[in-house]
Amino acid sequence: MSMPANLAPLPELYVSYESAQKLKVEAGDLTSLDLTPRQICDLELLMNGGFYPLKGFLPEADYDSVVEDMRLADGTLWPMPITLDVKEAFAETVEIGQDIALRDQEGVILATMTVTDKWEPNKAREAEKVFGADDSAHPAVNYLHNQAGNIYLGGPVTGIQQPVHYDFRGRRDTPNELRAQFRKLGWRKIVAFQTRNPLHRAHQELTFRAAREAEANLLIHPVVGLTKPGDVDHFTRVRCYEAVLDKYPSSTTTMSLLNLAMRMAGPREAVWHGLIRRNHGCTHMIVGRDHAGPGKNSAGEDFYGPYDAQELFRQHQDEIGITMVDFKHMVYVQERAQYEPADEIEDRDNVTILNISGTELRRRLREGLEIPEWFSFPEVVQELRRTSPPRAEQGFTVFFTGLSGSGKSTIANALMVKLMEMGGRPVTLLDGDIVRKNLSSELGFSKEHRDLNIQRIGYVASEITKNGGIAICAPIAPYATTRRSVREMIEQYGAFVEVHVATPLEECERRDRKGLYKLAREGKIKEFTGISDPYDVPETPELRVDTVNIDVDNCAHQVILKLESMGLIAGQ
Ligand code: PPS
Repeated sequence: MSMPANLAPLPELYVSYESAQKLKVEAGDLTSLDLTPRQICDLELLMNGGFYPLKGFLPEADYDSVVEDMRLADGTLWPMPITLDVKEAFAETVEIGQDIALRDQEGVILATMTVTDKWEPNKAREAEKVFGADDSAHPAVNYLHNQAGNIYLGGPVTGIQQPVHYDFRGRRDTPNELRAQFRKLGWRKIVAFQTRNPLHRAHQELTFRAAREAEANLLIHPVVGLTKPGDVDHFTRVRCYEAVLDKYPSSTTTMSLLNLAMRMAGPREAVWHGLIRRNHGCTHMIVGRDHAGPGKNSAGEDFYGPYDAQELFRQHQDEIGITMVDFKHMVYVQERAQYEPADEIEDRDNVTILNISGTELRRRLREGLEIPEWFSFPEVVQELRRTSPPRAEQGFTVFFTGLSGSGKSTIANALMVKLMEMGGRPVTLLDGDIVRKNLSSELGFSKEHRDLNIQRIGYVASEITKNGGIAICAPIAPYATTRRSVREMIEQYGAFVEVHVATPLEECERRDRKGLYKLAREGKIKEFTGISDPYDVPETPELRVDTVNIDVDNCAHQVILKLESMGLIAGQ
């Protein structure tokens, strides 16, 4: 029997093992670029054929054509600009025609690239055309403007080695490995399911139904490269997928992890996902409502219409070489104790339809509430609970800010003792003076040094929070922007509770417990907060405490009550 086209080997950009060894040594002398995590994902799929027919990072003519028309300059359908963005300073060191080495973040050389093009892209146009709006609420537009370098380099890539992965190695397959696996299993028609979320019963039902209707086998093909900020981390998700895999009839379904860096570009992304799945040997792909949607724009509206992705995919499916399978919205019908497609329920007035939204699921996880068995598999819920324990078991940071001598350290100490008395989570106090002795001993009080000091405190607190502890910080932290950036760093992992110790300057100066105000007034200490240096009063802290009329114990108790009301500590 002849080999179906979708399963024939696909060209890769790697050279042979022997040539790679030689090239790697030679490349050691080349100008080299340390790739960003997103660029490493792109490079992996360029080299292994996942982005076939691309031969490297896009040159300018292809880039222009992809941005404007979703096609390479030769007319081939390709919706996503795969570009190598670099900083101006690096670009200045590179001449057209020069080979450069592309390295991973540890400095391992993965590939070389012959630079054929170097240009300054019109990022606003790219944002409008590719992502639909020049609005930084879109994660890829935000990346484009705030992370990507301003110069693009283009040219063919010569692959030396795959990026190294230490996790789930047995579950990662190149397009050719998947094609070979399908050949071996005798699979001819394969439906791909793209996902960046944990799978629950509804997904299992809909994917299995899709495969049955297409008379095909099923490939669960989750993205483990970069997904939408705030998604469940891929380690947890893969453990969840492994549990769900057991629920499919054996030998109908397989799973492989895709190291793709998603752009959340909705319709264009759906077409791109189709091409990538074709390259991985699939014949069908499930496209859902709001496929690869980025969420709301800065005006609070959706970036794309709910069916834009399906429409664009349908228009191009012949060219993509993949048949689209409609995603059926599955709901649970209580009386029949089964999932059914929402649009096929004729007696909907007489039955009870149950559904739990993503937001509701997150709330239940956060508050430790029941997640019913009809909704998800116990093994999946258990995994999710392990990574998202209820708030009362998660780490958090209490960040006191206020003038020197306002009473931050005293209240912070009292709070620490109260939390230790309660027990449960480890508590660490990062008091201003302690930090300046241990972490920031070389720093002074210029704006730059204060910012650095607060960033360090924020970093340590974020690590403590990530690992389930309680961090109590008590620096002056006079600048609102720096406090905001610390908040953002910590909120990735847990709650950030800002407490403004609002003792007025006159009172701090009257107390002058360290005698510093006197010296500051005499000009003997320069840049003294409140006297000769600014303090931005927090506008909306989680809590503001007044220390003039209230004693320390009571102030600390107010913080405890706040933590309780936020669900961070269990009620007493
Ligand atoms: S900052 O701005 O957040 O980096 O400051 P912080 O690390 O909290 O350090 C404040 C303590 O340093 C002493 N000190 C000064 N404070 C403010 N301005 C100047 N110029 C200054 N020089 C020394 C002072 O004791 C502060 O401690 P607290 O506990 O706040 O009184």
